[in-house]
Amino acid sequence: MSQQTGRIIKTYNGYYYVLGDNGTWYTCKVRGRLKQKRFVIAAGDRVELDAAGEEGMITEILPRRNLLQRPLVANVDWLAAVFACADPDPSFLLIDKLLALAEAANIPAVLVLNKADLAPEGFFDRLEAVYAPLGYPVLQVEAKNGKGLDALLEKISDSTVVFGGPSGVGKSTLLNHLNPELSLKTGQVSAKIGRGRHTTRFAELLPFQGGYIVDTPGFGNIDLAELVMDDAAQGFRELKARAGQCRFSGCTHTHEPDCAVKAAVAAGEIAASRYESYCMIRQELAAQKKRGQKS
Ligand SMILES: Nc1nc2c(ncn2[C@@H]2O[C@H](COP(=O)(O)OP(=O)(O)OP(=O)(O)O)[C@@H](O)[C@H]2O)c(=O)[nH]1
Ligand SMILES: [Mg+2]
Ligand SMILES: [Zn+2]
Repeated sequence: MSQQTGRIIKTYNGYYYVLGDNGTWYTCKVRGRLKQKRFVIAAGDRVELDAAGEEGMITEILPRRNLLQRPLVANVDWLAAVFACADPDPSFLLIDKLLALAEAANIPAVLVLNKADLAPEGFFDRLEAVYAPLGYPVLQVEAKNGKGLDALLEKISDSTVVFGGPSGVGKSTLLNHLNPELSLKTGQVSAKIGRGRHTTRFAELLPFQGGYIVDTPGFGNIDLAELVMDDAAQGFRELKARAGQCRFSGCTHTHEPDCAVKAAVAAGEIAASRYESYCMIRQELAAQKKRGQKS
């Protein structure tokens, strides 16, 4: 038996596949002692393990740089928030939820709008006008035909880039184009439910250009249950930038007078859709907390 360190590349059915820093692959379980503590262990985590041959017992999770909660991946350099221009239609709320999770976890994000071939007139400009001023690069791609991928490729070298987004938007198709050797499974968008069929089942780190690209299962909605975000404003760059500018400290930017945020919305300096998303997320988090207190 030897002590090794490595990174969790994939989790599957209670097993953790770890690439050791020595280049060996280990199939691991988690040591019981670790299980007694409240623990979260995610793809991308760096761990210590007791190894015997190609099997291992994870004994310690090493300190993380960050943790993206949904999709659950640790030590992330970038989130590529992938949405489709249509089929399935994007929702501002879902885009903002995903960006907020990344923001609250201190992970920079790029907004990737796939299925450009299906984009309604003016769609890209509309989204770029909302997100580019906030510092989110907005990229338009057509994964199916490998179009527009260069700008994305530039961001990827030597880093861990998570591709997250709803089911059926084309995350796996995109990754297959970036690296044709992957041949990830892709699925049709169901005509009946108008979204993908959750073709990808598990988050997996895929070696790419000195780093990793991470394919993740799509979601229907992001349920904010159990997510670590005390304050919805932490997820919004334009609200953080105005922290301390309202008359009341602890202003929730909803009903208070002399609110710098509401003033900025009225002046068109904050996009109405972003403010709406903030209010929705705030309500959802509050409802969550209430439910948590009851149980
Ligand atoms: N029209 C069009 N269709 C695309 C494009 N890219 C992907 N698709 C289609 O979208 C469908 C879903 O693609 P997937 O790659 O499986 O989507 P996913 O995001 O990985 O979905 P999950 O694994 O369920 O999360 C497939 O039928 C793809 O062929 C595109 O650029 N244009
Ligand atoms: Mg997929
Ligand atoms: Zn305010």
